[in-house]
Amino acid sequence: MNVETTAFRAAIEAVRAVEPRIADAIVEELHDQRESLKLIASENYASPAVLLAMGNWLSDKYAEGTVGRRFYAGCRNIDTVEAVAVEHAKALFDAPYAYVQPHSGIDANLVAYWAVLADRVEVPYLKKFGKRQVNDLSDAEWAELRTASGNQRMLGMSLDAGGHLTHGFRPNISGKMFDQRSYGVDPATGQIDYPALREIAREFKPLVIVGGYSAYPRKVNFATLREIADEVGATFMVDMAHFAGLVAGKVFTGDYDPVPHAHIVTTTTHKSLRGPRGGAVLAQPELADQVDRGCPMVLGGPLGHVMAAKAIAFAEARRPEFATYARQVVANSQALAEGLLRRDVRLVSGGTDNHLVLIDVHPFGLTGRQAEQALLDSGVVTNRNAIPQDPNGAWYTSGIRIGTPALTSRGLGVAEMDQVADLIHTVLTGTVPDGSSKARYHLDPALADRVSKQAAEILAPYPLYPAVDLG
Ligand code: DSN
Repeated sequence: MNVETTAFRAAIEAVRAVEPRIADAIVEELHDQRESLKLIASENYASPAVLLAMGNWLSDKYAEGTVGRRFYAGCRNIDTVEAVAVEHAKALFDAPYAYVQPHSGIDANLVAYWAVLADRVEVPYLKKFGKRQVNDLSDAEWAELRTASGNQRMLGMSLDAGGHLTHGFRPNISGKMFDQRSYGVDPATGQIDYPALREIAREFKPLVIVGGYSAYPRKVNFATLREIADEVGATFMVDMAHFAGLVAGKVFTGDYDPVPHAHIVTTTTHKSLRGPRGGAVLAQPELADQVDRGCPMVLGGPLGHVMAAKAIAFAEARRPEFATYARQVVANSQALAEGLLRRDVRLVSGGTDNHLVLIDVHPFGLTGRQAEQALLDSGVVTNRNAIPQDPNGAWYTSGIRIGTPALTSRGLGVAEMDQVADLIHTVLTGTVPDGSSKARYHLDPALADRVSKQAAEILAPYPLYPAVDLG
């Protein structure tokens, strides 16, 4: 029996001895993942080494603070883990500083916002009041600083253009930390309207400009965004959660690599980067001290076992095979887009430069909700997403977001992408909206069954975790 099979079987048996339902759920999840045509743009398959690095004693240790400056004793092994993860992250992204503690992308963004507010607002106020720390301020001084901090301006991409909730969406905490204004896309091209963005920045004068996205299918020119930020005196932050794997794999270079252009960059580690669920922050040295205080000022105690898995994932991404993988992710995405366009499916922006494709399902008479569920009934896992100027809002939506990181990890290539495009087109054309609701629809079960079988045939030559046999 190979080492992966032995390790996973033993772990599952240990779990089963305490709570069999959890052991069953773990095994069932592997079955589900093996059987799904997974096109969720933000998901992937971490390596067995990444997964196995998380099941151990590193989980038991409190280690608030950072390497060499902990609020707890006995952290030498966590120090090693965090230092190795930081070393790999800096080398991977050619970044002067990395922070690997955030538990998610949202946490990474909160750490970044907090660091920018501390650097740009708190520090000048402390100087003005002649104090060293906020705890030294009088109540009146503190009130003045709090008012100033809470009235700062952020310019981020709007949600329907592909931005993330944490880029200043009003119901999100970021929309309460900052007064936000959005930039969007040119309705004619579906691509970022840089001159319009520059005009908004000149007029609004934000403290921070946020680049990056969750559902934008094109490259972003980060050199231009930095130029705009410099012109208005803004800190430039990039949330590269979705495309970190394309940066790591050197698909996005020059003006399209955020790291040399942004003051601060945040990411998740589990999407195109293919690591454990988690986040990270890269920053220019002047922000390092503030980011280092992320835990415990913003985050709960670091997850030592997850930082260990991040170190493994960053090390894996430094190998030449990862660059090959990243290039294939984009080749597959473009093949998928071309397959859909050949079948007259409307795509936001007319195509893709990255790992994701955004389908406008409005021409099929469907909402995103109806399309998402009909595809799921047919064995194709996607997620609904708003599109620019979406008439159906953020819940029902008019879009379907699809991405290729997971299928590419499995080994599928451009030839299979045309077959996948055909399945999606077949389901969308075969789904009839039920006029009584934005959620209900009719889909011939025989068609759904046929597509499910075809999806299974496409996946069959590409077994997931072939070295893992749970019996
Ligand atoms: N949930 C992530 C995504 O799917 O893009 C963003 O937070």
